[in-house]
Amino acid sequence: MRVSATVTPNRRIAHLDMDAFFASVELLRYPQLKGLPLVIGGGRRREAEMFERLRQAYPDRDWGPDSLDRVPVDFFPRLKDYVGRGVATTATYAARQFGVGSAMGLMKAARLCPEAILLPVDFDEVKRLSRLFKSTIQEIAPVMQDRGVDEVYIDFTDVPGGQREGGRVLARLIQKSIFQATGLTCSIGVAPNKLIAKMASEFNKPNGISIVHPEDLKTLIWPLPCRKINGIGPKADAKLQSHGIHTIGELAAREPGWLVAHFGKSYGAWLHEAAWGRDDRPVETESEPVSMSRETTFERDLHAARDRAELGAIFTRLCEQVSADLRRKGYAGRTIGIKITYDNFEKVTRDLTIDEATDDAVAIRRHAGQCLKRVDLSRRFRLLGVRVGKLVKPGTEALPGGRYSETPTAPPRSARDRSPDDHTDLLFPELG
Ligand code: TTP
Ligand code: MG
Ligand code: MG
Repeated sequence: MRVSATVTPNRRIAHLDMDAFFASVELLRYPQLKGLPLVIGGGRRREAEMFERLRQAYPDRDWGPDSLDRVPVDFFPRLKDYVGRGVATTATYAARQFGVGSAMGLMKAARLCPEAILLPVDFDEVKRLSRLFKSTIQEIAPVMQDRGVDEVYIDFTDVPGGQREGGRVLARLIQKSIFQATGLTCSIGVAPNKLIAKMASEFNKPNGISIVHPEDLKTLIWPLPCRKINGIGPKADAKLQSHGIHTIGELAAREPGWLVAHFGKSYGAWLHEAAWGRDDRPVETESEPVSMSRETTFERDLHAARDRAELGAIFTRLCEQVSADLRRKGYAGRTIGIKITYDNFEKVTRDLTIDEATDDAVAIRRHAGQCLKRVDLSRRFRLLGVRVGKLVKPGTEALPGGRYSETPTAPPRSARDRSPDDHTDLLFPELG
């Protein structure tokens, strides 16, 4: 008798994450930089300027978008020449060997790897390739959930090949197809659920596949630090550490009651489930944004009164950008908010909710301006952000945000630290 035909297939969930994404996108354009330390960050793209300099240095050659792969390596800006407050958004694996990584100040990165090449991000190209790799996946495995610019969850359970070798066969096919379509590499973790898959995709980076089965929990997951669990951020981790809990295994060993007593009913219970590798959140195919925001870190700290004109212009521009983002995606929102980071890195947010959803820059600025009046403006600040939430798609009555209400296995929002996908701060560092 064939038993396999009647057995429910094991749940196999993949998490796929592109390798050194923004940097790899630049390497497509400049293949001569492959293997060299390359850091992404700093100012805006100035391709025209580069062509001008190239024409001066090599007047006998034709310089244009088609000859980028012939730009001499010596011609690229080096980290050691960088001056400013920018941060690295990412770095190639060659640069990571020197200790350079995401969110590091570029001046600090320059001390670690002065010869690294520094290039700005090309958002248009990043977005194009992001769409391209995702559509490539969907042609093979249609149940895919967007999880940010360079990562997705994929439900392998019912896809042909999705169960073979624990998912490795399908993962290999997807890697190969993405490489053919884009020239980019990615890493994939396949596991019984999203929580473990997310951790597993990091095990064999870059260009790796890792397969985790339920019985691997103790050997592969429990030795990891608690921070590796998506949903345990720096604050929760610090608190766990203060109780002597450093690894996921140590977390799993605590009584659920103890966790609830110290971390609250919902988060405490979730911590226990997460440490035991339990997570039944589905892979959700259409993801709708909860909010849209833009923010900018200034070149120097600004003061509301003394830098009024400059700040006003930045503020207006942020509102216009959020409005344009909303319109492009067809949303309007009812909650308007602001965010400020003071010169000592203390953060405050304020928001207000209006009756009718708006996507209008002037209205957003008016309401955001009211929020701004509710914060201490006597102190200098380094970052300003504008956010529109409670989104609706005009013409439909659904509140897309509602879809995001917490599932029982997700950590409560209040207890969550900043989402790991929330890269807006670094994505838009120089917009001011
Ligand atoms: P990640 O997937 O976190 O990083 P990565 O793809 O560069 O490298 P890895 O191989 O380790 O996955 O982020 C994807 C892109 O998002 C990254 O290329 C740049 C951007 N990003 C930021 O802008 N700010 C950040 O703090 C991080 C972590 C990423
Ligand atoms: Mg990545
Ligand atoms: Mg990522």
